[in-house]
Amino acid sequence: MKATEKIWFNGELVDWADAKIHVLTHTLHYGSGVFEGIRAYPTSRGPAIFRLTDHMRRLHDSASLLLMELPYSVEELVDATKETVRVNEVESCYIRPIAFLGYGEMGLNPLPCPVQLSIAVWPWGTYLGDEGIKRGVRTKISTWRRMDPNINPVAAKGTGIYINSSLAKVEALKGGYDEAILLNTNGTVSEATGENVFVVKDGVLMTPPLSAGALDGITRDTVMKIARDLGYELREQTLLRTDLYLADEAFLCGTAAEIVPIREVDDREVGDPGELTRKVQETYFSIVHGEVEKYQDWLEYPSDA
Ligand code: PY5
Repeated sequence: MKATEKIWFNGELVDWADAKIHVLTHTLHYGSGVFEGIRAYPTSRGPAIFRLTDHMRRLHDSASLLLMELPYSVEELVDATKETVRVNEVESCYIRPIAFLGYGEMGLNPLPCPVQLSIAVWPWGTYLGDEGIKRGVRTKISTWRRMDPNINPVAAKGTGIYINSSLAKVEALKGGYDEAILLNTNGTVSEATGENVFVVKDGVLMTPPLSAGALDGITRDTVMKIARDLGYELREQTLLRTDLYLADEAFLCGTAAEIVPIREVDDREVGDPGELTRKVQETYFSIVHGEVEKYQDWLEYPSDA
């Protein structure tokens, strides 16, 4: 990680090296935190944070699913993020807000523990690599199932829930693949470890519905709007693993990963990135760099404070 100068921590900007926690932090023991992943991109008006308010709303939603009361409003978190990007003087960065339960009581009841919140920003290249963005990644259907929503609230971006993603990710990497795709307990496609999944068949763009256990991805929502505006037919539809094998095109999307073509699923060739994938990818990158007037509302400028 490339360290920056300051991290916003419980309302104050502290030096990167001083943003520390106690070993008895409740969330360290039980995974009771919620977080976000956001990106800022360079534009002609300076850095712009993509859909910042939507991300902070989701942070609040995640917290409410865990009955965690955040001590800062969406607006306060938006302002804090802009301030953190400004003081660190970064042109582009990844932004990681996390709310967690601090040191207090060690029992499983999280309610008495103090809620703490930090926002770190640092330059971070595309998550699955430049080659992945260009040529596509090799994926594997994981032996790990995406958790049932009655086992863990998968709609929450909760820290503990990511054990599931990490197990699947490591399994895929050790098998020589770039990324894992998880089925849910019903056996239909849910999502990847940190990305939502789309397939194209006969010109129709499809993605599993949220009821398949996927996170309500902000990039997923962005892709759906872009695709509709480009005139493509879009369906939220239950997908089988074989729909991935037989896809004409497929891609992953998420804030860290951005839009990444899938070139292989379980050693079945999907092939080079297709036309629809390329078009959506190009449009996405133009939008986040502030080059498309129509989607300017999605950009929030730290310089506007
Ligand atoms: N599904 C999961 C399980 C995710 O973790 C993410 C984001 C997504 C989907 C896509 O959501 P969005 O489009 O709102 O980003 N993952 C984080 C990210 O910042 C962490 C990845 C390391 O992209």
